[in-house]
Amino acid sequence: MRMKFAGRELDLSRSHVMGIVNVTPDSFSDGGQYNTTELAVQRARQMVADGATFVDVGGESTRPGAAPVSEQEELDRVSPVVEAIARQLDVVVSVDTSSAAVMREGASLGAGLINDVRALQREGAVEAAVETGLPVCLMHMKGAPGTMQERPEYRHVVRDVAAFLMDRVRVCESAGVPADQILLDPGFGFGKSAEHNFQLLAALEQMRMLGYPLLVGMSRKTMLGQVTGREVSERLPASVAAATISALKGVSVIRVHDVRETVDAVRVVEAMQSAAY
Ligand code: 7PJ
Repeated sequence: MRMKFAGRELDLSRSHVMGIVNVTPDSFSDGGQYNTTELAVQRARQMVADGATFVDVGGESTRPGAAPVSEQEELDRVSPVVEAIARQLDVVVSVDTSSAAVMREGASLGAGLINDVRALQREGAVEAAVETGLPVCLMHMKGAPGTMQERPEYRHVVRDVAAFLMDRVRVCESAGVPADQILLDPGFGFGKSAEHNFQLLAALEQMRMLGYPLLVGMSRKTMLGQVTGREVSERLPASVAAATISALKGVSVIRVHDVRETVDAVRVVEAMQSAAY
């Protein structure tokens, strides 16, 4: 199960760690593009040293209630960071965007993966993704970021999420995205109650059986606060537990804030899986 990300081919039968690099105003306190870019590259450099295979660069906050950002603003935030990381570091740069323009610009600056929490449903996104020739991650979200956590309901969350993702796969493949350049993501926390999220976590092997490599993100999320009673800043152990479960269930890419700790957990899982007895 190999996939090529802008010149870098990876074995997705193993678990890789993706470090989160947010380029939103709330993630770096002081403004100024140079400073912001420098800090983002510095953070990415540490993540690579800690064992990240991917860094995910995003300029739009999708937190519940977050203000929408214009396409130009997103381009201004993301472009210099994608360019600098792609040029300076040996890592696959993923661009976390739903915007066709940001996908095109990101690809031209050296990004290796398009990560879209809206599964390429925005105007022109599928066409832009096809043009770049890059692999895409299609994520499930129910509703829109502003309101998605208001009483989400499903007939059967695992079946509904799988059906949505396979519908998006069909649309993308029809438009020219090669089947072997698609990753799927159940979208933990995007229009889901704690019970929904843990049902999806339990069902990751079933998701795997859809035939596409999986990417998941649970790092520091509310679902972990709901079962531990911990605030965001105290969710590292729960995040590592969620990542460990993901690796055990065959997830290919694990998106996290804490790369070093997560890489250790993945190594322990891999050591067990390769041990002969
Ligand atoms: C995810 C994401 C996720 C993918 C965010 C946060 C919210 N992309 N972008 N999967 N989450 N593919 O990190 O808390 O779960 S932003």
